[in-house]
Amino acid sequence: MTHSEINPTAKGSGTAATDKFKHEAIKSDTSTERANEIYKDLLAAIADVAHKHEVTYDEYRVLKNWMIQVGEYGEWPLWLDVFVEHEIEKINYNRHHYTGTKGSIEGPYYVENSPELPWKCEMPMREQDKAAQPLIFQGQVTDVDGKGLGGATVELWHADEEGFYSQFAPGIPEWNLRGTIVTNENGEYEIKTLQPAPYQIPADGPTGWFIESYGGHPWRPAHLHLKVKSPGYREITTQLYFQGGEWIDNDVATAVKPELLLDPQTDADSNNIVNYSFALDKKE
Ligand code: MBD
Ligand code: FE
Repeated sequence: MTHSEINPTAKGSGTAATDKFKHEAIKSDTSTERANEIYKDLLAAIADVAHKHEVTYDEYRVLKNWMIQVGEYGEWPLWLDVFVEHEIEKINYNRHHYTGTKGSIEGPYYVENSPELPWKCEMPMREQDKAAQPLIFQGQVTDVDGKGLGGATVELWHADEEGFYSQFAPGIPEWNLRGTIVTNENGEYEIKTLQPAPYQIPADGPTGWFIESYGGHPWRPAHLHLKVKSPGYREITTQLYFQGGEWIDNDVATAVKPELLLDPQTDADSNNIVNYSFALDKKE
């Protein structure tokens, strides 16, 4: 995938995220019946809020202008994934009786088909990324009874030390800090990457104005994004965070869960090293 105009501004990353989303196959399972059930409640919820707060015409115009801007900046993927996706994730998790590893939101910066890497590997990174604190992330993909799943895939993607994701900021190699790790016959992986930093969502566009308007902050705690897949098992989309890290308790995207905290130790070579395993539920 190539994006013609990517720059490290809200408009640049927003445009790239919108462009990517539009090119994904959207397999939507919707119907007139569902729409008919939902739209009335949606409009009623909007009416409730408007009446409760006696919304003025000025406020209505501010909203209308803001929504136009979100579209023009390509920031609907960003705004929706930050403020709404965590609820959708929760609803769809609670619909089943899962006992495997908890999921979390995907966010706007996943890209399919990252290059395959062997079970023991180093993430693709630039020389400048090697100045960051190394992180060795190891563990095993298993079923819920602890049986190792060989040939499972662990897709990992995360931001660099400056908080930029490849393909959504300029000048970064296409697959930097993105890879699809294939587990060994025991389901194990051992991945060398770098310790991500806390992440500030683009603040110079309409999502940033939205946050400023209520006096909030645009920060997410440092995180790794993962998708774990094995044939016959439920795919997990999740994120991992770092215990005691900044913004853990007030993630702007409300996507931290206590089960998803890592506590890396420093080894003799000054690498941060951490073990975290994934248990996959059987597909229903
Ligand atoms: C991110 O990196 C992210 O993970 C989310 C959920 C939203 C914006 C940027
Ligand atoms: Fe992220």
